[in-house]
Amino acid sequence: MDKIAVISDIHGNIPALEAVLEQISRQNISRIFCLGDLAGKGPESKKAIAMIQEACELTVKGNWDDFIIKETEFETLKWHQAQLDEGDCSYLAGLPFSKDLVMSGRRIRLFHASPYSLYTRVQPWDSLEKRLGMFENTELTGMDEPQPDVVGYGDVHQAFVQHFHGKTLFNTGSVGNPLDLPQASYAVIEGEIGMKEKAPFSIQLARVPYDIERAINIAREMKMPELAPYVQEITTSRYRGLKEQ
Ligand SMILES: [Mn+2]
Repeated sequence: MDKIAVISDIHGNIPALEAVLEQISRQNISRIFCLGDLAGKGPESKKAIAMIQEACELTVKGNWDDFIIKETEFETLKWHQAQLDEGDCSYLAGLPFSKDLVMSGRRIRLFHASPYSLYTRVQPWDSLEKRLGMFENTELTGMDEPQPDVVGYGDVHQAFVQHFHGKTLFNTGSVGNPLDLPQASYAVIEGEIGMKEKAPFSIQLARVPYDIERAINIAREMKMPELAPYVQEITTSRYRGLKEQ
């Protein structure tokens, strides 16, 4: 059986990324795909890009990877931009939108957020119609291939696996900024790569505790703006945009 680790949403959090890569190597998994959002939110975007380039055989583009290289008026975004050099920006600009592969008789599609755009957000609790839309072919995914049986994505920082209408939707969760529980998250897919006949296939969701204090100290020492909401997110996994309930 072949195994691929699928990681996403690193967001410049190096202690979390190190912990995840260590655990993947302990599992003797050598193939790693990344579903985007390497940069921004956390302090070390540049290092995250370098480590992902080194560790991952395939990386698709996230929404942060897209807008962090564009001109902005926002001071916080300018700070994150300033961490990157030209090489980092052209690497992010060149990332592909999605990746299809066949595994154990299933067509698997991986992208950051949705087949419609990097910015269309689909939560695990959204309507069935919206979740079924994740399996559509679009100009961005390519129209020629059959629709996928399995879709894996990142973006919402919520790890889950759901089966419905004979299809499987999963989210890897986030390495560096999880919003479900405060441990780094990733997925492992296991099956026979390239096999067209149905065969056993599994999706495993893994959580890895990491040194959150170290992550906070790095951000503080680098004088990252909006430190308080960042600290709240990585220590409690509560999204900064949530209204009080
Ligand atoms: Mn993200």
